[in-house]
Parts: sequence; structure tokens; C-alpha cells
Amino acid sequence: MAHDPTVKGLGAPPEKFDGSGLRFLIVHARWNESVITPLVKGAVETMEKYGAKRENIVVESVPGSYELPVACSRMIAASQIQASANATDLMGASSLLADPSATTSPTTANAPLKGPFAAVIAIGVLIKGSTQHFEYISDAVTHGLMKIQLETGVPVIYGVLNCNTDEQALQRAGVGRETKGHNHGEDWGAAAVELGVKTQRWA
Ligand code: DLZ
Repeated sequence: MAHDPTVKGLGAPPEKFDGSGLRFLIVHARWNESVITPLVKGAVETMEKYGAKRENIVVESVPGSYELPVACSRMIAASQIQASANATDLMGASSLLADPSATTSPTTANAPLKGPFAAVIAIGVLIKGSTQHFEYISDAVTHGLMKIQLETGVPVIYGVLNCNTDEQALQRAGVGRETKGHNHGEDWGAAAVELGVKTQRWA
């Protein structure tokens, strides 16, 4: 089969975005694991290339794509609650510092960041079957993820492949059998860092 020209990726970014001080979340489905695994790997490796530290990239799995929105929603909310708790702790710590007898555990430079996620990537692979399942799940997940990012203001990168065949999906993970294709996980990793940096600028 000839090279599929629709399997293309993101162009070069207008600047080098630095994800080093940011915390990210990847939630991925486990359906179609042979496609999911390279996509997640591509996303993580690209985020690291853009400075994100592996310990600041939280990876969580759910059974199928239909579960992506609820996991993203809960984990974003939990990270925001944790951020408020940390802020309260810090206020307490600064008053403790006034007391020379108080002991606080020092944070190390390599400790994972806590607090809100700068951006989230939701990764799923939906392959069209002979029933209406594909259309219902695809539509619900797409709208669910958009709703979450608009309601929370946290970018949710759309890492859901909606494909007609296994081969189409494999090619979009860079592991096609007929032709390798391009790993879209890399584009999603780059988009997560860019949006994470930009939403901080837009704050
Ligand atoms: C049920 C189902 C089907 C038929 N196909 C897929 C698929 O191609 N990709 C995917 O991520 N998940 C699929 N699922 C599972 C649903 O997303 C979901 O996990 C179950 O319906 C349970 O809610």
C-alpha cells in the first residue's frame, strides 16, 4: 500500500517551550494496547525532550476510551485541591520558620512536583467495528474532553485516534505494518508542553 499522506505530524514549534517546572498528566485507555503503548511512549519522550521531568509526568490508565473523561476530570480536580492544601501548608511553614525550635522536612530538588497539572493528555484508540459503538463512544469522549478543558481551564490534549482499521491506528502510532507512519503521541507531548507553558502566560 502507498504511503498514506494523511499520516502527518505537527510542524516545528515557533519557539522552544520549556516544560521543566511543570506537572503533566497522561490518562490512557488499555483497549488496543499495541497502539496505545507507542503513543504513550512517544508523548512522554517528547515531553522530556521539552524539559519535562519524568517524575512530573503522572501516567494513569483506564479500561477504555469511554472512561477517559471521568478520570481526567477527577484527577484535575484532585490536583487542584492538593495545590490549595500545599499553599495552606506553606503558609503554616512560614510561621513555623519564625520559631527556631520548629523542624520542617526540607524539599529536595528532585522531588516530584505537587499541585495542579499544567496540561493533560487523554489517549485512546477507537477502531470502527460493525456496530454503532464507535460512533457513540467517539462522540461522547470528544465532547466530554472538550467540556473538561473549557470548565477547568486546564488544556486537555485530544489524543484519541478514531480509525477505520487496525493498520490506520498502527500507522498513527508510528508502528504500521505496511508503512511505519508517524507517532502522533509525539505531537501530543509537544502540544501539552506548549499549552502548559502558554496557559501560565495567559494567567
Ligand atoms: C466497548 C468498546 C469497544 C467496542 N471498542 C473500544 C475501542 O475500540 N476502543 C476503546 O478505547 N474502548 C472500546 N470499548 C470500551 C469502552 O471504551 C468502555 O471501556 C466500556 O464500554 C466500559 O464503559
